[in-house]
Amino acid sequence: MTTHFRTCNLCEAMCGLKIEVTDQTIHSITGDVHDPLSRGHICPKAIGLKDIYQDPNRLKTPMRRIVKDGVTSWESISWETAFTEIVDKLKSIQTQYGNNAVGVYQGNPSIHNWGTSLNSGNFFRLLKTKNMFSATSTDQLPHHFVSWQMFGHPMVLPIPDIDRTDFWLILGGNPIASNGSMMSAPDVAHRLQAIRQRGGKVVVIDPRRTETAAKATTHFFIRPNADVYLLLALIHTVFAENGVKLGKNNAFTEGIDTLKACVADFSPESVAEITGISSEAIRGLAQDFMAAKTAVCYGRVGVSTQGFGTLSQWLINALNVLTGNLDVVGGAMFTAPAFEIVHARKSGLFNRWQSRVRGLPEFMSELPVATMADEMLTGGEGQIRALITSCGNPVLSVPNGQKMDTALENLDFMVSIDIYINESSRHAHIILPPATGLEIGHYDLTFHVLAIRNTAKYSPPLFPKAEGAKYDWEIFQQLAHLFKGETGDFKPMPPEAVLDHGLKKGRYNIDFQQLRDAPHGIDFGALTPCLPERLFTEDKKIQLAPALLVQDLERARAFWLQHQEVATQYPFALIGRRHLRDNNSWMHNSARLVRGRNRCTLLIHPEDAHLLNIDNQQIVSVTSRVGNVSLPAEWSTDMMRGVVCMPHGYGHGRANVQLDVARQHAGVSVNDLTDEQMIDSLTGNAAFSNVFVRIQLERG
Ligand SMILES: Nc1nc2c(c(=O)[nH]1)N[C@H]1C(S)=C(S)[C@@H](COP(=O)(O)OP(=O)(O)OC[C@H]3O[C@@H](n4cnc5c(=O)[nH]c(N)nc54)[C@H](O)[C@@H]3O)O[C@H]1N2
Ligand SMILES: Nc1nc2c(c(=O)[nH]1)N[C@H]1C(S)=C(S)[C@@H](COP(=O)(O)OP(=O)(O)OC[C@H]3O[C@@H](n4cnc5c(=O)[nH]c(N)nc54)[C@H](O)[C@@H]3O)O[C@H]1N2
Ligand code: SF4
Ligand SMILES: [Mo]
Repeated sequence: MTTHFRTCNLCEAMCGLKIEVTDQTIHSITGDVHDPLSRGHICPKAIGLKDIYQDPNRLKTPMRRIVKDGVTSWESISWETAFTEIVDKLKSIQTQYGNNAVGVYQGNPSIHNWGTSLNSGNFFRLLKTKNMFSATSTDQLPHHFVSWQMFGHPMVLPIPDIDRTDFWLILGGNPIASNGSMMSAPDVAHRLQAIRQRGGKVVVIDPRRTETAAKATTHFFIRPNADVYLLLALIHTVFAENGVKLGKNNAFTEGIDTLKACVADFSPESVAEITGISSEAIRGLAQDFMAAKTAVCYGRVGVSTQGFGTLSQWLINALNVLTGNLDVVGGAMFTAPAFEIVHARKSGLFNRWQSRVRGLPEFMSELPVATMADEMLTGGEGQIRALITSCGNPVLSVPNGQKMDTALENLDFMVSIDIYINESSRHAHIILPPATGLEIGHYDLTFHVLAIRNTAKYSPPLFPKAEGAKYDWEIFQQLAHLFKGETGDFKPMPPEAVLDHGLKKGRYNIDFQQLRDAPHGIDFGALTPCLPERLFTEDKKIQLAPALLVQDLERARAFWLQHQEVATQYPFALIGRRHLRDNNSWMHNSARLVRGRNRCTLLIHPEDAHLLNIDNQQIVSVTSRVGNVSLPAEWSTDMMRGVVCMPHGYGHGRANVQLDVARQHAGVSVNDLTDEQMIDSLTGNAAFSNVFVRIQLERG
């Protein structure tokens, strides 16, 4: 028996694993108690790594789709044939229709796989297409936009220092289920408990009393999409009650008077109705936040993926700055990663071009994914005719998945770099499957940058890749080599070499060998203050009131003044949820992760259900502007009245999907209800929260 230590790369928490193996057989996967970040924590998904390794549905060789007499089948082809066909086809489409006729979609695991992160960009840039998309615009675009506007760089992201704070205010995040996001913090449950044990407070703002809310000191229900008003009122109260204390940041903070003017109209009384939170509670919350020795406000998916997501993320940062809680211990802090990914100041990142059909703005060379299907389905010059997806499943993950499904079906050519034939890759003409999971080495390029502690860890591969398989970095480097028309010998460069170079250049002066020699990782300690050095704004100042955000506030003000009535046709607001044993759309092929009661249900408050004569577990039909799905209703007093809730990532019942376990637990896709027209119009990020729906009893 040998013992192998590595990092789990399935979610952002980066848990250390201890894996016991004989030959190629895994005996156990447990938490590594010596990992300085995760300290022994793991979640049930870690065992899923074993399932991925053994999964008979996982692809090991390139596959070509064949349709004969209307029947789809797949044949295994050689890498050489696959690469040649792909490069020829992409080139001929670009020659005939222009560069923008090829689109790219990069999904979530691309940032969890360093081979992909380091190499995909080089290939995709060669395509010279403006039709670049990724899961970023379903999710975290507001965070990057706001960091760019306030701190001068989209990757200078403030992380809540939850191990040392006295007051943690969480809006629209459920880290006990998700294990944290834009905050790598394994074992949030114990860290949260520790805040309370040291006399601190945790307050959760969420339309559902979540697993995290249940462990918090206080929970407030909020109307979906109303966080911006709550935040405006909190900041209003800070100004009104002389709570502004910039502290050490005073010397380099700009825009305080403009911010004060922005919030002037938004007293707690004025936003009580729209938020559903009483003025006393809002004022009390602001007072508690100001009174706490240290405090940090943190907002995640529920706040980012709504109509005013970018404004909300701005105001979250602004609240932290105003109350003296930015870049100080116990507040929102910045990391100092061993492998630096933040280099020069990035200017002119926004709106350099717009999407062809809806005119949505580019950000960091990408267009919003809410309009990707439009770009495929709308004819004319610049229409996307060929698509490459990498690590993504847009049919289940972007708003209006049915429309995406149709769009993929109509492409002239599609390539998926993916390990499965799922709801999206089933439309591909060729699938290229990389080695993954326990077969690859791992260093977390991204999540060390978002972690609550400065650590570094390298994991060597546990198992050799399957015979004839390729690593993701080999695939991307080979594609780039062929696309450039290079001749001669080709020797792909492994990511370990890049890591060694980056570490040596980095702030801790270590090299790859030193990291290799530390199987549990190296601890560089808690986060430390680093401003103004880490500011990349032109004047080296924190921008509290950037013009683009101040302007966008007028949109929120207009909506507020209208007191927009919910269309009576669609009386319920639909929001999302994550379950601990789900991982977006792609881990339902693990039998142990899907077993137990059906998780793909519509949570509804019993009194709302009663008015509609819906019993617990009865099948209901849910309809939005764009579609309809049927699923069991599940009564829950944890829901706010008028709000219903569904998980995303289900809907595996589509034809030709080759996921044997997942198909037995198919569920339905919430994104057959979400609306691609609902976006945060400033950045174009999808607005999944607050989709209007109608609910009817289908059958008992
Ligand atoms: N309604 C609603 N929709 C949402 C969300 C929501 O909260 N509500 N959340 C959004 C968020 S935050 C995100 S990040 C997106 C995720 O959206 P996507 O990134 O589009 O979807 P995933 O389910 O993460 O798909 C991962 C894909 O990568 C493949 N894969 C897994 N490992 C590897 C690998 O090592 N290499 C390669 N090449 N492929 C691999 C899987 O087979 C799968 O096809 O969904 C978004 N969609
Ligand atoms: N187990 C598991 N872990 C995951 C994932 C997974 O699919 N499963 N996905 C990973 C990914 S890609 C991401 S991005 C992270 C996301 O991590 P989190 O942001 O923690 O994700 P969610 O659990 O979706 O939490 C969003 C919360 O927002 C609430 N909410 C919805 N609308 C509103 C609103 O208008 N206002 C407020 N205040 N709250 C609202 C929802 O009720 C929900 O509790 O999780 C990651 N980790
Ligand atoms: S919390 Fe995330 S990183 Fe930790 S074991 Fe679970 S899936 Fe892996
Ligand atoms: Mo995400």
